[in-house]
Amino acid sequence: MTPPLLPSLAGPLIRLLLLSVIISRSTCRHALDSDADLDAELNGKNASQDISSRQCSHLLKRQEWRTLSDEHKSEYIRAVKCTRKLPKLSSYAGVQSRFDDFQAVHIHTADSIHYTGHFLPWHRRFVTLFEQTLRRDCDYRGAIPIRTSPVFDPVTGFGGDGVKGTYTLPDNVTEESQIIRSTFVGCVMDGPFGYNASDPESFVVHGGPGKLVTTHCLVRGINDGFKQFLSADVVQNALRQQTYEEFRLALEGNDQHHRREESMDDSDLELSEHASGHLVVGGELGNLYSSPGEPLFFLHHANLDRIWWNWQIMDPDQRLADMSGNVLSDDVEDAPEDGLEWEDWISGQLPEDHDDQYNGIDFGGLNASSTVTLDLGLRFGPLGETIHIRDIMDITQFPSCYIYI
Ligand SMILES: [Cu+2]
Repeated sequence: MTPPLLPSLAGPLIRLLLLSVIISRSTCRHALDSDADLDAELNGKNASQDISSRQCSHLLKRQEWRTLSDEHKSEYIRAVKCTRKLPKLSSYAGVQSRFDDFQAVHIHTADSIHYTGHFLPWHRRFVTLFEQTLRRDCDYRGAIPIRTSPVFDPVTGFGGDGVKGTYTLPDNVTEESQIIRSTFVGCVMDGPFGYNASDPESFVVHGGPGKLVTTHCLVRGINDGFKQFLSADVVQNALRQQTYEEFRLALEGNDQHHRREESMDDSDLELSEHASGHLVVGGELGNLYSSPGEPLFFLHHANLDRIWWNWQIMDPDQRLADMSGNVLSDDVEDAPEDGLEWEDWISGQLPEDHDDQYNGIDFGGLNASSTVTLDLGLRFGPLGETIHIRDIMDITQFPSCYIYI
């Protein structure tokens, strides 16, 4: 028989237990609270006021995945899955839900938002719009988590690696989809986004791979070889840069490795934080276009946004207004030919059913040699209003209203 606890010990022990329950409850409530700012933004309170004159009532706290309680983690995953039940807002081929809208908008704007000066601001706002969808429409009371740590737990995480032999790329994959074949290993078969052919509710992706429109399982091909480029040194190197352009290039890298299969075997391969964070998971996340079909996309980009913010606040006077870089990526700049204006050229790249309003940026008054400024308008199609870069430079100001802890 187990001896009863000595009465003199039981009292303090029970008090300690109660205290830890109270602390964990209040921490949880803190991380999962309500959002007056979101209400203000979405319901148009103070809508007559300029964005710059509105204020955050409080800041949402974005934190690392591993620091969330199991309850918070499962709440986040529930909310992500809930977006697959929300009505779609766009008319892109294949789109069936709000979750698909986010992937489709990214697929259709990818050529004008990567390897450009506005890469970081565009993705900053894109992540916030997804966070707002979770909070507004899926009753999630937390923030987007950050991924810097293991996330592949099948019970409290995003499921594991793709299983070899469970996925075959379609025959009609063309070069324009920039698919790196070796990274499309197989379907995720476990966890909340695992594929189960006999379950009609099973997680499937309706866009991609690349620019294709197919319904398929979530594909991964985890490759730990890319972890070497996700080191503290790589981040420190970016943080040491003095100008936004240098910083953005250090963090995003150039497009050569992200896009091309043959460069993957290059022994001189050196990848950026951005590219390696995509390629370490591979499959859908490793693709330039269809990556938001992988729920980890938002955690990866929240982390890049955190690094940008950390760089910004090292010299806020200067860096909260520091914006520069190409309006168009190098690939696009080379392209306009024989009597074709560059604006026609870039819209010519987009699919025929493409509505011009879904373009990633507002080109008004710019040309191919323009530099990105704080006045550039970022576009998100049906997901959100066009917003000027100047209005999201400071994440602690309206309409962003969040902080990294
Ligand atoms: Cu992107």
